[in-house]
Amino acid sequence: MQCGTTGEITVFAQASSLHGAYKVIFDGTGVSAEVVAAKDAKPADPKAAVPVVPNVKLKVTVAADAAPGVREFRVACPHGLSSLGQLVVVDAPVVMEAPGIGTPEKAQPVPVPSVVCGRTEAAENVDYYRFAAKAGQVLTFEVHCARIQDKIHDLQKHADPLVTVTDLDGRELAANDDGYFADPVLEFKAPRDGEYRVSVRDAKYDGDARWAYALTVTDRPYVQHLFPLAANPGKAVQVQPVGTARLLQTNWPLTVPSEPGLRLVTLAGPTGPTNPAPLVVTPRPLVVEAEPNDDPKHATRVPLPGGASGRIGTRGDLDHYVFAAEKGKAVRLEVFARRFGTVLRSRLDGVLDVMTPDGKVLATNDDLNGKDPGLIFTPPADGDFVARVRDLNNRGTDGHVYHLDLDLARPDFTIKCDPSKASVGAGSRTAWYVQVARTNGFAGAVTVEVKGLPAGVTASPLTIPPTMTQGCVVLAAEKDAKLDAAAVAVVGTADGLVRTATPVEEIYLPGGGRGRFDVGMPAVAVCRPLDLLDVKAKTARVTLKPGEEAKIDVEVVRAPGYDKTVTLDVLLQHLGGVHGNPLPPGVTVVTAKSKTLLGSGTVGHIVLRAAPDVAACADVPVCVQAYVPINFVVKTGYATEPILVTVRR
Ligand SMILES: [Ca+2]
Ligand SMILES: [Ca+2]
Ligand SMILES: [Ca+2]
Ligand SMILES: [Ca+2]
Repeated sequence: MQCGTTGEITVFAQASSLHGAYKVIFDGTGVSAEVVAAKDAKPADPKAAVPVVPNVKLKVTVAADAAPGVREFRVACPHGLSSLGQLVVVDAPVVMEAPGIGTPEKAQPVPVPSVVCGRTEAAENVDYYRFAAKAGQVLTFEVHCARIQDKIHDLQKHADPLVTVTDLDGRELAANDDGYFADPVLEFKAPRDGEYRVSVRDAKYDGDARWAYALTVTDRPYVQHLFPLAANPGKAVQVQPVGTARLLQTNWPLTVPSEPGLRLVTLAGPTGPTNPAPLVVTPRPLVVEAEPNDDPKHATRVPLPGGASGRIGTRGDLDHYVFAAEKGKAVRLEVFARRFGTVLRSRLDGVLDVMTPDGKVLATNDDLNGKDPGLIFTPPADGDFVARVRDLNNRGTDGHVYHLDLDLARPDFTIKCDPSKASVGAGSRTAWYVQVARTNGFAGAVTVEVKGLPAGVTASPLTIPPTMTQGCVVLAAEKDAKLDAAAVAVVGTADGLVRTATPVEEIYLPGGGRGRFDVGMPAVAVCRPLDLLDVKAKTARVTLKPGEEAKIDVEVVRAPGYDKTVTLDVLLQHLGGVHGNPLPPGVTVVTAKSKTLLGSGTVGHIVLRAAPDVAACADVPVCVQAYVPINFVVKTGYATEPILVTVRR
C-alpha cells in the first residue's frame, strides 16, 4: 500500500477461518484498517461452530506520513486472533499483477516509479513487466518476498526470487538473485531510450499461490546502505547514501530518530525523500574509521564505551580500532551489519578479532547474531587492545558497511514471550510463557508485566527468581469482557533495567514440528467463550519438601455439546519438545501418576514431585492448561488460575 492512500487488500486464511473478523491491529502508527463485510454476510450465531470463511477484504488507510517499511498486523475474529500478516508500506503507486503476463510478449506495462504486487503462484511462473527508460537513466528494482516469509505461521516452502532486466529482444542486461538475503536488489542503467522488460521468478522455477511479492521499480535515488551506519539520537548529521544515490557524489543531511535502536530512515534528497534505509541509532560516542587502517599501527581510536562505523570498502580491506581497557574488566564488542529478520542488510559477512597492539590475536568470532560477530573479551592487563573487522570471504564493496559497538560487559538480560499472541475467552484464562536470558553476570529476579491489555483482561503477577529463566503469566478475561484486541508490550524489569520482550511467532515446520521466529508485535484478544468455558484447579497452592509429591485435581467445564478430547499439561510442549516450563528447578510432573488424557471426560490431575536435591523457592506461579487440538500443530490452551508452588527444605 502506498503512503497517503486508502485501498483494499485481501487476507487469506489457511486451515482456519476469518469468520466474523471485526478488527485489525497494526504495528506502529499511520496504518489502520476496517473489515469490509461481505454483502451477504449473516450475523454470527454465538452458539454455532465457526463457519469456514477463507478470506476477508480489508479497507486499509495509510497516512501520508506513515513510515515506509514492512508492517505486522493481525486480524481479530470472535474466535481468536490471527497469526501474523505483513503489509509492505511504500512511497510509490501500487500496481497489481494482471492475469496472463507469463510470457515476454504479454509483459504488463508498469509506470516508473511504481511497486508491482504479484505472486509467483505456480511452478514455472515468470511474471513479465515492461517499462520505459531514457538513455543513462538509472533504475533500481527491489523485491520484498523471501525476507518476510519466515514470520508466516504455515508457509513451509519459501521463495527465492530472481529479477532479470532484458531489452525487448530478450537480451539479458542485468540480473540479481540475492541482494537483501534471498531477495533481489538490482541497479540498472538504461543504455538507450526505449522500452525494457523486467521479470520476476523463483530461482529454481518453483512456485506457490502464497508467494506474494512486492517489486519496487524506481528511478528515484535509491539508497541500499548508509555510511556511516550509526548515528546519535536526535542529531543532525551528514550521511553518504550508497546506491544509485552515489551518482550524486555527496553526503546528505539527516536528522536522526530520537529513539535508540535499529531504525529505517529516509533522506531528504534533491528530488524528494529516498526509500527507507537502515541506521543504527545509539547514544554512545561515535567515531568513523580513518583509512588507511589496515594494520594495528594505524588503528582508529575508539572510546570505551563507544562505537565505530566503517566499511570493508575493497577486497581484502582490514579495519583496525584501538581501545584502552582495564585488566579483568570484561568488554563486549559487537558488530551490527547484516541480521536476517531485522532491517540490517549490509553486504558484510563480518569477522571480529581482538588483538594485542602488535597483532597477536586473543579472541575471534564469526557469527553471534546471524552473520554478525560479537564477543566478550576480558583484558589480561591494563592497556591498549585492538579490534579488527574483516569480511569472512575477503570481499569488500561500498555496501559492506558496519557498526562496531564497544561497551563494558554490563549485567543485562533479554526477554521473550511465547507464543506471540494470546486469545482469551470471556470468563476464562490462558497462559503466556516468558523466557529470560541473563548476560554478563546479571543474577537478579525479573518482574514481568503486560501493558496495554484490552479492557476486562488482567495478567497475573510474575517475578522470575534468580534460580529460574522461565515463567508463566495467566491472562484472565472477565465474564462480561467485550470482544477486543490490542497490541501489548510485555516488559521485564530488574535492578533499574527495563527490557521489552521479543514475541516469538509459532511457525509450522515441515514434518509438523513447532518452530519459532522473532517478530515485533505481541497482541492479546478477548474472544467469545469457545470449547472450554473454564478450567478449575482444586488447589491454589502447592508446598513440597524434597522427595515429596503433590496432586493437583483439575476439572474442565465444557461448552454444551463439546465432547472432543482434552489434554492437561503444565509445560508448553509439542511433539516431545519442551517450549515452556514454568516449574521451579527440581520440580517435575510425574507423568505416570498424572491423568492428563481426559478423552471426552471432565476431570484429571497432575502430580508434581520435588527431587531430593531440590532448591527452596516460594510462590512460583504455574498453571495447568487444558489443551484442545485445532489441527495437527495448533492447539488452544485454557488455563487454571495461577497455582503457587513453594519448596521448603
Ligand atoms: Ca505471477
Ligand atoms: Ca533470490
Ligand atoms: Ca575500511
Ligand atoms: Ca581498512
